[in-house]
Amino acid sequence: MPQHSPDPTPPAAGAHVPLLRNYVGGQWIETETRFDDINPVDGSVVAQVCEAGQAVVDHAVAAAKTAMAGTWGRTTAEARAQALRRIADGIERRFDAFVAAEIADTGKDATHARTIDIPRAIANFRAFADQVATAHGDCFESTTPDGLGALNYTINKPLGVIGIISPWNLPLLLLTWKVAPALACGNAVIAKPSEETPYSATLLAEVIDEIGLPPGAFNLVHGFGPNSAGGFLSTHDGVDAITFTGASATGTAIMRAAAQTVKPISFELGGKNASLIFADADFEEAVTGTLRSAFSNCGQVCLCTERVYVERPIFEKFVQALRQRTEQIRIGSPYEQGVTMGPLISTEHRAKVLSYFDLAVAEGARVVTGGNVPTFGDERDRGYFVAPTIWTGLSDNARCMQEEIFGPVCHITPFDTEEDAVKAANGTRYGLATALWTSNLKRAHRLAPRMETGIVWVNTWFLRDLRTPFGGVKLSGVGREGGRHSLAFYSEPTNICIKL
Ligand code: NAD
Ligand code: 6OD
Repeated sequence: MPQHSPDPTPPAAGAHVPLLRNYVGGQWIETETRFDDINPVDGSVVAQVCEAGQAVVDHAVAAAKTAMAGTWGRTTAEARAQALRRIADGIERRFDAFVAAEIADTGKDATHARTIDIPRAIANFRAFADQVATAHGDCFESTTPDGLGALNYTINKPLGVIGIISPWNLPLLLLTWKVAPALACGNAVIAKPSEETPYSATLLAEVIDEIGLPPGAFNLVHGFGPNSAGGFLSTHDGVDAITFTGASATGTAIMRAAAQTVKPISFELGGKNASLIFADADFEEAVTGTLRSAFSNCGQVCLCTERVYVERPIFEKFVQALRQRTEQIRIGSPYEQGVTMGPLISTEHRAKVLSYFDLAVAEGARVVTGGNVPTFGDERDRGYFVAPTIWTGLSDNARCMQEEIFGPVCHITPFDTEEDAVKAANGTRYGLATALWTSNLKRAHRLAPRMETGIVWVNTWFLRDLRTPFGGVKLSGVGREGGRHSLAFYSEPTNICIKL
């Protein structure tokens, strides 16, 4: 049974602050070193979190190995698929509590949490249950000199103990995007959510505890990166693979750490994504789509568009239309009706975004709208809000056009030819996603393969089918997850050759 149940309502001033613990080997583990989980709407404390040090991570690795050597290591794919479906059902039963936890940790607008974050976490478990239930190995009938032949067939075994390190922007969605396939393939998991967003991961551990997954199959450790749970996981020689979502610079550090023990890695990293909007696009759809792609989740989605390129004949009209729609965004607390944009995640992250607001002006940007910190005259002034912002006038080599900002901000540039647009879109060190807006299907087919990104959307954005390969090129990542690509990463094929 769970040993703590969070309050699903907004945290009230002076209310009891829950303690979020580590979950290791089927037990809730308290530690003396604790940190605050902060609500970015007003800076209040949502929970106290028990940080996992080296000893707790060692314990989690030992528990995971015991699970692999025990009943969990012997489960069938069908039994694992059923377990994943029970986890999905368990999240669904506590849907409101998960939404409340996600909102309390991130301040994100309630509609986002209700329609994207938590439903996608549920879908992740169901999708990978389906994947593993229908997965199959290869079989080759081979010829041999004696004419009797041989039969080669592959079986897919689990990799072992998987360390999962995830970010704060879509906390449960991105954690379960990796937990679900890792468990589906029969691995034992040690999950480390972001220190900014430990709450929904703790609820997930409660659900997994309730459904009775064998102890050690899923473990949760809380903490930070270097010299904390994240660092200890990525250097641990008992961890067989690391799958990570987060900033590109962190990816470099984890890659270096994981190299010591030659761990397989899968990385989903940062982006500086472009949208190309052609004059033949459906104008309203392109404006609405760009509003979403630039400002969803307060611009804190790795796939968000920070660079918008618009064909010159519609440039001015597009800038004005996007400005008008942006100025209608209602910023505030997710607990208020009608709010469509919350705060940034932390005071540090806001300082980073505001430093780009200053830099853009210094680099010669024209601020079309935003560029400031809104004031409310109440407790929200202690939160980490910024106004959604649009710039024009920067050159493609400006730092604000090259570096990921990860806030509610985009720059709009006019272009004259397809060639110019392609060159500009590909002109950063990142390569995650591009959105093309055009009614010319031939153009879309012609340009999509030329985009140096792992994902190209045409006349849409963030439309996901969980069977498709997801990931980036260049600084945006290593490898692909999704559907059979996830099954390939989280399992180890063994070829068996039988001489007939
Ligand atoms: P981050 O890299 O700072 O942190 C991510 C996780 O890594 C956290 O759990 C953190 O504790 C841990 N960590 C930090 N340093 C570590 C280290 N040295 N060793 C081990 N673990 C360490 O990222 P963030 O600020 O949480 O998230 C925002 C970033 O994530 C943005 O760059 C965004 O583009 C990227 N992101 C990418 C994707 C994608 O799918 N490509 C998805 C979401 C977010
Ligand atoms: O949709 C997904 O599977 C996924 N990994 C989304 C990533 C969003 C980045 O913030």
